[in-house]
Amino acid sequence: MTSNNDTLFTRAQRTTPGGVNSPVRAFRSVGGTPRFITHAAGPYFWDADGKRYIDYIGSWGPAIVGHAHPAVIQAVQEAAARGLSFGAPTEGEIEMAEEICRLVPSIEQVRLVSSGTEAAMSALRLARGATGRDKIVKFEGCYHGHADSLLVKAGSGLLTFGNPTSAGVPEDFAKHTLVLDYNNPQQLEDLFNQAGGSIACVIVEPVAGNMNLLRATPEFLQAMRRLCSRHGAVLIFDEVMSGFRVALGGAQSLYQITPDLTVLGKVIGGGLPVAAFGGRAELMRHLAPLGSVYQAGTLSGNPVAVAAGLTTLKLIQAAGFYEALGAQTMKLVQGLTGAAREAGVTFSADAVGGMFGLYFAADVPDTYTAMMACGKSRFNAFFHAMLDAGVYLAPSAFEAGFVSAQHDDAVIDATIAAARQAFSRPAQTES
Ligand code: KE4
Repeated sequence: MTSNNDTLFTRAQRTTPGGVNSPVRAFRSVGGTPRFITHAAGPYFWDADGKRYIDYIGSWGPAIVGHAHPAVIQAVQEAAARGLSFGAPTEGEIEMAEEICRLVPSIEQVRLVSSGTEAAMSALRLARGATGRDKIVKFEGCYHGHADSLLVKAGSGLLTFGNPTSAGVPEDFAKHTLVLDYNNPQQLEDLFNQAGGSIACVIVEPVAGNMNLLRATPEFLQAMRRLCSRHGAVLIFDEVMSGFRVALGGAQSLYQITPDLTVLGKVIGGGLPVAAFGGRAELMRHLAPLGSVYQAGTLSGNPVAVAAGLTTLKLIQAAGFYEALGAQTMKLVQGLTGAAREAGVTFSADAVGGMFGLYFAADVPDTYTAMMACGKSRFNAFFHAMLDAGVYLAPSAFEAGFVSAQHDDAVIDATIAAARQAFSRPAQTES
């Protein structure tokens, strides 16, 4: 019987490139047919054939309280009934800004936008406008959305498809983007010693999630902070994924490092389009209408999206929320590691708060090069065995996974049981 997913995928490809509105959804890296989702609830979603999956994507991070949380749905319904968008300020935007500034103390002023790409792009322009410098520094394997300057040796879908630098980015743009190795503080110091006066900013995922999960070393981030301060460059933490995911205060609270600007997204929209960038007030004052750095958006601070985000931000402040989320995520990775060991499979896993990484390698990678050496074919075989068993992992060896507050013991135990079967399947040789 032909799967409805196959039928929908064939139909989708007639009108949309690759049949998807974001490349990583296309299953090109893992092979097979993308699942077209009809609805979701808690830790689950269902595909067009009515098959239920335990979902470890969570919309790539936003669904931290679980899908279709009643309080979030109610807030959205009530907001929508008052009108969808006004193009004029609302009190909800003030509440959202106040909540972000309270939860992320490094943020004194914040601007709401509609995607992580828009937030990162705007933060870069602000850093360049405030410093009058052109060069930006990013790290191989980190992904900060698809603004031209940032599509150089980037992670996520670019890494998944093996084209880390996108076509269509003029060399005149790309030449201002300097790309270094993640977790290499000496290389960063050498660059600053050579060209510190021309560097507008350094942008980094302080816990990387777009080359799979890769933790920054404290020394790496500390060097970054010290060098940016010494040379007058803006330090930007891209916490679109790690913000409100690895801890309530994000990665900056775990590492106790204060960036100059922070980029946020995903969780602060609770599944609807809200992202943000913010930081020191004297930097933010460069933004129009106060200053000369232009940035704008028709749907920025959209009242319905803000209602979803605000409700989500309130739910994640419940007592013990992150302790429980971290415990469930650790239970998952420890269970998977144990199942692999029982099956004699070379495997490791890591978890930071509510996000995790799975690696077909003996040790958790701590560099991009080590990450690239992980077994991609073995991941792909594992991915499909788990998908067949009703567990939906990220469809790429170079993406992180996400746990929600609704992934209870029964859900985690079912995942581990499925993994025991998956690990016991004969391994294909690495291609
Ligand atoms: P969006 O423009 O996709 O909202 O955010 C871009 C972005 C910026 N910074 C970080 C650290 C991010 O992780 C992202 C987006 N993450 C990917 C997941 N690898 C989104 C999934 C997709 O591209 O479909």
